[in-house]
Amino acid sequence: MHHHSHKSPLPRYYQLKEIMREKIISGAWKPGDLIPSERELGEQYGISRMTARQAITELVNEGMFYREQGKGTFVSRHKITQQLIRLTGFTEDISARGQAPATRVLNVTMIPADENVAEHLRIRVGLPVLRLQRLRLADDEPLAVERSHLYFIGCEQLVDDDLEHQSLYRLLEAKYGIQLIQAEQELEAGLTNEEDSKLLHLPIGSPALYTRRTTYTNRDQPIEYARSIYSGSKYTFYTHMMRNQLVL
Ligand code: 16G
Repeated sequence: MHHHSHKSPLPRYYQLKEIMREKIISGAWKPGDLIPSERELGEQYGISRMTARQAITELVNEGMFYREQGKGTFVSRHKITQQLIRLTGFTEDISARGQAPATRVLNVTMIPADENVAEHLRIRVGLPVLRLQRLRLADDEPLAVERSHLYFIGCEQLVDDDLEHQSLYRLLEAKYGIQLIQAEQELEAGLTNEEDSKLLHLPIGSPALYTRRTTYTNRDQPIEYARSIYSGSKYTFYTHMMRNQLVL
């Protein structure tokens, strides 16, 4: 196995599962791709076919793979994974899944920061911030509603930028020369309200994932505070965690 040492106490099927999961997340394996057979995986990683089968079966059960009788096992399309390790934006996440990201700008305007926004952006209440509301789609299917507030010197210029065909993160980095370094994010389960249900083409009260993200620049200044609603049946948040002792 490449990822873990031989002394690693993690079971082998589990290690293979994580290796295959990384292949999907990194985009090396794309939705619809046929994955190697149990025998091929066994040979490649020096494990038994049984062990390879167990890893595959668990990923089938998690919805990452699906089996087709007589054809093999394929990478699923329906779940979009947002990495919780690297700071990535919507466009990057969807592209990594081999799908086409798209954006509909619902609203973009300068407004005075309310208390909540001011606190998250660490600015004075009432300072003008850019409010951007976007519907995000993958392969023409609505996935998320994102409501962002941004503050930086010159942020009002964003009102005139083409935010339907460009990634916000890329714009900030390439046009405004802002280095995005890190973010904090919270996740919470909830149900869709009337407005979001309409936008996401879901019945009112559908399961949803609510996220709040504050993104920081290289100067440790919060630049964006975003609240998003993800369609619960279409989105997976993935995180890979290691216990300290294992890597020592
Ligand atoms: C993510 C972020 C959002 C950010 C966007 C940039 C959350 C809560 N949302 O969707 O804050 O604006 O990525 O994506 O995770 P973009 O570069 O494709 O515009």
